[in-house]
Amino acid sequence: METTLIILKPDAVQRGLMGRIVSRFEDKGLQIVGAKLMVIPVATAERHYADHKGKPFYDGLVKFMTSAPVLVLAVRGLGAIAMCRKMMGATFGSKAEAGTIRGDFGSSNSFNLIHGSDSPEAAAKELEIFFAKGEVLEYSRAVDRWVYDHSGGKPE
Ligand code: IDP
Ligand code: MG
Repeated sequence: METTLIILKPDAVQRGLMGRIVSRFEDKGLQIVGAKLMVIPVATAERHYADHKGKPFYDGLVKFMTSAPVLVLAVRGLGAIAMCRKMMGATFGSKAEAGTIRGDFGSSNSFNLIHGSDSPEAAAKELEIFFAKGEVLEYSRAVDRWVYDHSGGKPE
């Protein structure tokens, strides 16, 4: 099982899209194991986006991400990291495929609704930035036996 860090960005919260976006992950069978509504402190946004420091969009990105509340999620499932990236769609709302979150809900390139970790290394690093020990939960769901095929002894 993988856990990935998802952020519903300020535009998603302001536009009232939290429920619909979270539903997409739940509908897919993914499990929400952490959730936090917060205004991201500037230093935290800078840490989270450190790899983009120096790029032309960096200052605007930090300003946007800290401008209003976001919903930070820890999302778990088999292959959750790549699966969530695929469900998010390409970075720019204008280019993202229909059927993806950015493709269906966004038209802007910078206000693109959602962040998702792009690798296991990024997920581990980003989860640690936003969640303290114990805030990412372990719990089973009755439906898990129907989300995954357990006949081989492990979820498939
Ligand atoms: P990702 O969110 O799809 O992983 P990244 O390249 O990691 O895309 O960029 C991080 C965020 O920075 C994007 O989600 C978007 O909000 C913003 N961003 C990236 N490239 C541009 C750009 O060229 N113009 C404006 N904003 C950008
Ligand atoms: Mg990225």
